[in-house]
Amino acid sequence: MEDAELVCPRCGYRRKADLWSWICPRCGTPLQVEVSPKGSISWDKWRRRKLGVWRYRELLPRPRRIVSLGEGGTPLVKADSISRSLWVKFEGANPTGSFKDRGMTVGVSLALEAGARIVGAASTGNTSASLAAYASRAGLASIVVLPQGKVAPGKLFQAILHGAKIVEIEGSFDNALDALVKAAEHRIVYPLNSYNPWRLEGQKTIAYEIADEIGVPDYVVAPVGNAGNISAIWKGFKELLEHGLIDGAPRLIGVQAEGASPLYRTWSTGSENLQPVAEPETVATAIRIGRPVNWFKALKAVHESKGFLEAVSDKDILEAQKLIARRIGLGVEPASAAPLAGYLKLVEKGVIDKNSRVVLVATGHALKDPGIADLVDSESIRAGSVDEAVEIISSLARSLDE
Ligand code: AN7
Repeated sequence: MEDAELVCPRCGYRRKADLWSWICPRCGTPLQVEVSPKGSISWDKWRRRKLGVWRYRELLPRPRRIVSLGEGGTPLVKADSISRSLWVKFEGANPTGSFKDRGMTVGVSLALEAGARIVGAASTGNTSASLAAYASRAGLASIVVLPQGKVAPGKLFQAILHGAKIVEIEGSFDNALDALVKAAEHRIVYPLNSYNPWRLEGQKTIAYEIADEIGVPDYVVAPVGNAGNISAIWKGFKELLEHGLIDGAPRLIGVQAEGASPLYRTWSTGSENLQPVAEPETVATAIRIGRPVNWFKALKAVHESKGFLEAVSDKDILEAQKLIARRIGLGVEPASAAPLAGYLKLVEKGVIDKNSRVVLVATGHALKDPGIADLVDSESIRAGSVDEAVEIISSLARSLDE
């Protein structure tokens, strides 16, 4: 990593790249990576390669061995059945079903480079699934720290299936992260949470792919938990601007769940310090986070892009999840429906014009978190025999046809 530097976005501290440095020693803010591009950059050159994270390799760290499962290159689906100039970037199509894979291909490759034998992460679920899979691919061991009883079953299953060692902790993700940070200080594990700026380098490719496919939209809307992804997306757009690959940047909108909205609170009160939430609670367990570690970077991204933060209720999140599933045909987990809920709220308030070009980042797949029990009870009709089933089918078909 000789051609990269680490920079503090808050106090300006700067040092040459080091894979074992993640946090500013002066002010405690997670650092940011600055990679000097290797070779010429142009859309033409990139477009001769397969769409995906490594298409943009000139702007990424360059590990000797790349640990990949074919991440990125996700569908950007036009959602004109909801609104005329709306798109959904379906990150559920990544190898383990979430955007975290973009970060892990870079993060786990660099963990190998750093000589790590064991990688670790605290997680609300998706990071653990992704980490476990990429560690397996790399031949590394993995340890994940999870908030007990709060991780969606699909994610927990993936972590177990890929052979991660699992530690469950009482409380929320924030407690899990405290534990992981301490363990990483002792170099027992190589940490791949989003306070590790190297991992976020992979996630900035969401911005590259959007610009690559449709140019620059007016808004990009993303769910916010630990606030790494929105920071990474903004970094991606800024780099495209710096290299003259786009003429303008979108405004970024971060959406949180009302019961877990520390960043929204901080932003809407104009506070200079994070307003944490002691006991975050939401149906969108992926973003059930009270002390987002990347809060400073994310607020800066929102300010610089002239964007907003918004908070939405659990009810609105679940309604938006059904709307995406039934009007567009994409199954996303609750956290990933928060951007649609936020978008609809901001259009309703008159903050966003409904003719604006908007991309919603749908971060994770519906199968991660199937709310099966509730849905089956409320949405299925039971038949006791073949004849009865035929009766029910006929009457359903007649009513649907009307
Ligand atoms: C589906 O897996 O934090 O704001 O530990 O799984 O970058 O944290 C997941 C976060 C949005 C929020 N959507 O992203 C974890 C974890 C989904 C997520 C987010 C997450 P950040």
